[in-house]
Amino acid sequence: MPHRRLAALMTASTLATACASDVPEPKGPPLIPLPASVRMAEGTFSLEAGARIGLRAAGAAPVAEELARLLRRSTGYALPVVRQEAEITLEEASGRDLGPEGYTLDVTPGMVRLAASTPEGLFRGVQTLRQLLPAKVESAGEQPGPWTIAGLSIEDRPRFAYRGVMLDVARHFFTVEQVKRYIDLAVAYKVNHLHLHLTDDQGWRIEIKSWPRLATDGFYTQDDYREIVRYAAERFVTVVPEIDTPGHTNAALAAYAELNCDGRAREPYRGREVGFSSLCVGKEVTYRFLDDVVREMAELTPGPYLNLGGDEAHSTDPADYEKFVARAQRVVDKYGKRLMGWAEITSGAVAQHWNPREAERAVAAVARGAKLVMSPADRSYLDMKYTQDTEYGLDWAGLVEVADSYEWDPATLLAGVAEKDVLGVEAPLWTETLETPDALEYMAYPRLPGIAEIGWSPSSGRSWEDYKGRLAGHGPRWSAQSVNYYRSPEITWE
Ligand code: NGO
Repeated sequence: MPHRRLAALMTASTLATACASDVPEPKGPPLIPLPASVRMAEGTFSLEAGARIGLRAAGAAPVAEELARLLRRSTGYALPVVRQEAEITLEEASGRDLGPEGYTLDVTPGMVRLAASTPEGLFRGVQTLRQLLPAKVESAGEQPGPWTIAGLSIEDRPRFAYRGVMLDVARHFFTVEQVKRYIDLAVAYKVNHLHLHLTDDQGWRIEIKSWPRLATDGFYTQDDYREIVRYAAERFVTVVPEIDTPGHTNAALAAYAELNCDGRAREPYRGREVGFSSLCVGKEVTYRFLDDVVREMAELTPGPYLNLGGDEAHSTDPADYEKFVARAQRVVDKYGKRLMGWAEITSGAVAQHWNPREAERAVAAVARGAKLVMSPADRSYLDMKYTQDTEYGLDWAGLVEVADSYEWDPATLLAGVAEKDVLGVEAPLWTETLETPDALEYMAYPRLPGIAEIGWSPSSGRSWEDYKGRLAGHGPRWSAQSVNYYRSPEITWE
């Protein structure tokens, strides 16, 4: 307190001079996302064989167990979870509200103290703690120590509430286990939403009980989907299901002839063209279908959002499109969810900016009261090639090297869109060209952590020069987990 009073007495400029004349702070640890505040301190903590994990926060036993599980794998230590203060203590922040995801982390020679207002905040803090330990902590098998952490004090909370990844499981299907690994790798960077693109022209990947012919080949049963939702929730990740409408619907139009205006079923489609399919907006059966699908998805989904796509409806008459979206909005309302969609939808609770050539749609959505999730394709689309020679991916939005994907800010990217209009960021991974987990990882790493940092860290602390140094330290972490990442020449990998 006296300290704060002193600071308050100093003018901004004397304060700046006082700080500048101090010995320069030692360079902080290579954390991603960069925390809101890091202060280095004296001494070093060393995790020893007899250490315990102390749990003093209600509802956080699964978080403590998850930390223990992670550390046991590579250290080989027993690390029992005990209900008292211990060498690593997880506790409720006393006397102040750090927000739903905020935490403080203090490392001293005697102990590591992680505090938060919620179990979720503790979970985010655990991710920071992992990154403070040597990279080999990420190994699946036992490694030799030492397991030391330099003394420091962190206070952290996110800039934006929504930090998402999207996986297109329609163009190519990915199993529940593969999705779980994608979640595991992303939560290390404090990602908190998983948007699943479940349907498209090429396939319908979620069982709908009232329309059983939709999903026939490579799909999640409703139990599979529940398992993804459960696994994600355990890691404080909200699943956002997307049923793309009224375009990108060839799979549905092939399964049910009555959904077509001419009553004739379409042929199944395996190509890469977009914009050729549309639900029949004038037919009532379309809205019975929509109601059934939304009802079943709403029942399966605890999260607040239901995404109905709305992108590239080039085969839907514009007036029909408006009509369709208005009715879709009512159906989503009826089942207690909030409508989310790509920017074309220009209504609903949340619109997603994606096409750099059509920024005006995102601006229009804001004018109509929507919040934006920012996924500019020339920055955050993980399916864009890094260079001309990248083995996978597309290049319609340009080539996106690591620096390109990192050097932008959600609150200054679009004229007419300010910080208050932005709910957060998302890194979509479309899979027209991606068939294996190895290919997914190659496109996502190392770009995904940068998008996660843009969503979490204060913009004032971010710079490419600093970031690329921190990123270099993550290569060994991915190697320890056998992540197939792109060794971008922009980074001097450790
Ligand atoms: C576009 C299109 C998708 C493609 C993707 C490929 C959106 C929102 N619709 O993004 O169907 O898969 O590009 O990059």
